[in-house]
Amino acid sequence: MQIVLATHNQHKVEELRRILAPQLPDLEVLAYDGPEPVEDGVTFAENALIKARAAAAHTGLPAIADDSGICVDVLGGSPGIFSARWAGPARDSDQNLQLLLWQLGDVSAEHRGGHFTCVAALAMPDGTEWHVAGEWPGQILTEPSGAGGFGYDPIFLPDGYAISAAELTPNVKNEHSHRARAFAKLIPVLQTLLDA
Ligand code: ITT
Repeated sequence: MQIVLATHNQHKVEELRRILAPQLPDLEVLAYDGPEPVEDGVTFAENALIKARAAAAHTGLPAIADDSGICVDVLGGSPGIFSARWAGPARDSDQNLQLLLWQLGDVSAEHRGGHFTCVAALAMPDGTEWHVAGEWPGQILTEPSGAGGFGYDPIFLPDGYAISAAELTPNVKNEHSHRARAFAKLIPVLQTLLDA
């Protein structure tokens, strides 16, 4: 079965291929290069479904999308759905994380808790759809550390680790991340479609 990955973020493409391939070797994952819909939902789920529906409608194939971001407790859950453009429309990851660090200032470690969220959505050309969520709890560091991953990984200390998400190997990140946790719930649905 062919499925379209409805994202223009190459880091997500790479992580999702690594998460899906071992469990669903018969799934042919295609990149999506069609138009990007306006993400005007007010939740991760709404935005994930907007992206999956648009790709399914454009390609006539089942489509999966990922809407994700970092939610900081002391900021009331921000940046949340605005994570990609937190410092402006340029979507500059370094500026985004520097702004977040500046906003947290010298807030103490015990009050720097938060989590990454990922909502994985699957839309079929006939209008059937699913969405599931995964969270990865941790703490916001006071300065960036590590060169792996993407986005806010250099300033995210996952619970249970003494190193940032950007210092984890891709295999460890893809075993434990919000993306891994969300897609672990979607894989049985995809398996059922493959078996049908
Ligand atoms: P698409 O909409 O094309 O999928 P995007 O990057 O704009 O790409 P989102 O709107 O879902 O996607 O924004 C997600 C942002 O959240 C992303 O750009 C990062 O800043 C952050 N983010 C999500 N997952 C992350 C991860 O695993 N590690 C670090 N930052 C992450």
